[in-house]
Amino acid sequence: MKHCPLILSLPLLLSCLSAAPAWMPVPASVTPEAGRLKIDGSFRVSVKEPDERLRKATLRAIHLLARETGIPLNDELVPAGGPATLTVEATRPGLPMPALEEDESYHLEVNASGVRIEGATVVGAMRGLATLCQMLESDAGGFFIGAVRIDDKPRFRWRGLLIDIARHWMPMEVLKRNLDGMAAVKFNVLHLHISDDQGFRIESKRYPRLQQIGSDGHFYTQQQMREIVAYARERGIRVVPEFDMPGHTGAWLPGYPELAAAPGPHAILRVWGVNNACLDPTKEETYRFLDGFIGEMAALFPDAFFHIGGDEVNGVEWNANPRITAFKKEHGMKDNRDLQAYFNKRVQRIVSSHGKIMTGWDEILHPDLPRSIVIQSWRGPKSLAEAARQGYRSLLSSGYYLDLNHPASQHYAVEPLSGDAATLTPAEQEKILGGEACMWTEYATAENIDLRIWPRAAAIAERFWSPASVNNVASMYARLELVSRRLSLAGLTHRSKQELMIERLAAAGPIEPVRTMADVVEPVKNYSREKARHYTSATPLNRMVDTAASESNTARQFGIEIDALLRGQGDAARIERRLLFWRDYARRALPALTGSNLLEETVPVGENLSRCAALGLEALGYFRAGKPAPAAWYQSAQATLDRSAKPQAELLLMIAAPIRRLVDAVGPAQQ
Ligand code: TNX
Repeated sequence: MKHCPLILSLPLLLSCLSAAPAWMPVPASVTPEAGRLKIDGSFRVSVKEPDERLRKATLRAIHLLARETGIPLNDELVPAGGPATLTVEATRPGLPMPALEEDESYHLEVNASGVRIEGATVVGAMRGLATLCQMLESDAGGFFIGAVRIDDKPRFRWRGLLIDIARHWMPMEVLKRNLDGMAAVKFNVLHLHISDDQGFRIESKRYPRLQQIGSDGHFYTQQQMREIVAYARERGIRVVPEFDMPGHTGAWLPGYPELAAAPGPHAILRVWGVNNACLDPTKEETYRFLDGFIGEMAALFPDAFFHIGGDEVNGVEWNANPRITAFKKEHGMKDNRDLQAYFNKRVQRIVSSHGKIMTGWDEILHPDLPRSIVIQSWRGPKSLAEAARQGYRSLLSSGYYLDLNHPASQHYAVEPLSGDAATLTPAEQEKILGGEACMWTEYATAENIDLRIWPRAAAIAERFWSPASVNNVASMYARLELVSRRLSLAGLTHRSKQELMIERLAAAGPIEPVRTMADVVEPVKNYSREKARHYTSATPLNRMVDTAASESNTARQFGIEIDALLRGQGDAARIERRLLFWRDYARRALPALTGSNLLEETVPVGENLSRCAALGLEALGYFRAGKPAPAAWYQSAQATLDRSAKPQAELLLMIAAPIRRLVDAVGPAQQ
């Protein structure tokens, strides 16, 4: 263990800990100490708390350590008071169900003789166990945990991950393994987007046609959902259900057309985007139905918060319905916003009558609604601060959309208390409860959803948990790579399923060409896929664009190497080896792509890869010779790079940008 002076600023501490645990999130306060705890077969564990959740969480943690070390750790817990290497305790039990008010703080101490975790509550102790699971290190002397004292607590109380189970069906194992991943990086809210135009994904006993006609048979029974809620509870995670209304309700209407604003016929939608399907907010019947339905769901989901969505009501069906326009006039409503506020007010009363706190997307922000509701900002950070200023509690999701395929660094830089929120008073800032990463699933299936969520979500988890001063991007990426491996060990399939998808693309052909390409491309960003081709819910998501990670590690790493080179510190030989490998791609690999139904579309990407790499080699030659490049070469290089930067097959060739930096550095010669 490196020796660190005891009192350090956090950035200094992090650089000092570069050889230290790949924590994510970094704990609030870390004091490294001298020494280490060796991990061997003598490891014994004691849980000083009769709580079943804590006992199970401890067993999970030591099984993880045993699998990682290969050491047969003894999972028979030592009776309280007995000698133990790991002691886990909770000062008080805390709340029976995870809740916003839960105290998640803990103290963790490691010295040469053992580890002690003391949570303020059972959930706090579980957070300490998650930290411990990230602390295993090894060197020639074997496995060990470095001596340290940690005092940790979250910066934000609401640290969520939204999973959309409506667009593409996500079966039980998807949610379970993602809950495991969430617990590992200390997320504490699973927000389930349960219904949308394309599917109604839960069993209603009261209104069974919702799932019978609205789900294609893909829905959670109430029993299954209870199992998910229990699984989450065991990990100190709340489950917040979202039933999007009055828009995004296309899957409700085939079963219950009487709720619709338009005459129909109604069918589950098979396409993505903002659709017209909408509830009729003017009918009493709508509210009677919602009262029954929300009552049923309020009993199924124990969490205090109940999300009603409220986003993207386009008003087309409202405007086309003479009864609705007459209703607006009669009630002096000037526009559909007023009508939606009326609807929200009625729904809020229903939600509240069932003992829940209404939550919704920022569209529901309206002065007529009581200050008890929670606003989730997705269209931009402004509404986050605006809601807080008006006295509402709020959550940030704008900037945390995992489905848009942005790099981890971009999400990492989104600070909930910056911009407008920085100008709030401390009391107003208190209203900002935290945020949620969002995984919408128009372009993700059970097969590749982990690849979209992880490991980038871990960087967001750190933003929500760690002090704001933990913001060093290089440190984040260095740790993220290790965290990603551990997330795989915890059961996430972001790596394993990618491998499978690569093999499937390769079919009977060689795998290397597919893997090499998958490593250097990324899916197009934002909403570009919508425009690229016509997708329906039946379109298989099995192409290169579905297989590539949202962020190419290889390209990012290559970019770092190029930038180091340009600063005069790089490893030119290593860069050359990479470029040679890519330059030869066309000759080596294109025959394998040509003629394959799935891979043919990537041939131009492969050609660009080779061309860019060839340019990179030439630029490297000029760079090494210390000579500027000829102007004509420079111009044609720019043209090639411009062409290669354009999306092809919904893919972006990510090594083009670093090569451009190299090209720009060498040319052109002044004439
Ligand atoms: C907007 S976020 C939506 C969702 C889509 C998402 C895709 C929100 C409240 N509405 O319906 O799935 O964009 O990024």
